[in-house]
Amino acid sequence: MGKTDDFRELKIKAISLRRNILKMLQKAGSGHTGGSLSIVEILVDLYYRKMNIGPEIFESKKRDKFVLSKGHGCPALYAVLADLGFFPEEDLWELRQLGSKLQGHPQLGLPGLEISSGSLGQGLSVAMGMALADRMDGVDARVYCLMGDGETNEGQVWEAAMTAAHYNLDNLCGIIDFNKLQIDGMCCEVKDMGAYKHKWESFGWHAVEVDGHDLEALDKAFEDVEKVKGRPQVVIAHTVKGKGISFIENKVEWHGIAPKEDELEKALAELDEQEKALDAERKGE
Ligand SMILES: Cc1ncc(C[n+]2csc(CCOP(=O)(O)OP(=O)(O)O)c2C)c(N)n1
Repeated sequence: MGKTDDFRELKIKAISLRRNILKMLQKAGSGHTGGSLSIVEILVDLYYRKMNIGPEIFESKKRDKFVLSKGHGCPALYAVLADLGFFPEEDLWELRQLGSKLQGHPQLGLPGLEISSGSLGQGLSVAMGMALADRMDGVDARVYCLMGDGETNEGQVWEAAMTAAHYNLDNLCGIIDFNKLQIDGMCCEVKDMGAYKHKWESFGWHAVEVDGHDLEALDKAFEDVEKVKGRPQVVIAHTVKGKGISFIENKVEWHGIAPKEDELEKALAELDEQEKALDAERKGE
């Protein structure tokens, strides 16, 4: 599937990516289910519409760059990269195995990957450096950096935020997977970030809030922020941890566990139902 304007096709893509995420996690027997499922639509809009990216352009400086700062959500990124042809889909079933290119946190060496990540709080600094380098090289490309909301408790995020604003990096776009949960509870209980959008604005960023599962709204948000001049931008995407699977959604215990075989079956049945509903909607038009 190339770049498309058909949002229904993108919704079906999101369902099929969720299938692979769950299958690879079940096969691995461990991993981060909730925070992988919450970022699917964000990745779909970036990789299948917004970004100038793909195996054919990956060696070019002109490619748009994506940094998965919340590295533990990598099953979602792996599913996308395999689907785009960066590596064979069979590799997905080797997630977290010794010697596999697909580690539990992204490791350089995997085709399509910009940075190793997983130690939270560092990605925005790297993305900021990439954006600065692109500007110094006169490269017309954008750098996107996806962070978790819990992740932004890390002080380094705010050092990078200040630096990006200082250099007026309008080719840099942060995205927050604002699912309100983190490893051991609700973000607001672990460390309340207060007026979150205002925080980013006060650090000199252009900030917008959007439903992070509404592909059309996400697409418009990314389109709009791209027009902002002289300031980095952040898209605060309101999401649901575990999105798409009823018994995983909003359950903190699903942060770092994988589905068992029977749970996978139930989850896949729910995804089949979602696809049928989309089909029925189309036929009813
Ligand atoms: C520097 C660092 N400290 C702690 C961890 C352990 N850890 C892994 S995921 C996580 C919670 C992150 O929460 P959030 O960013 O909201 O991710 P999400 O809920 O979307 O999975 C933590 C603390 C880590 N990976 N890196």
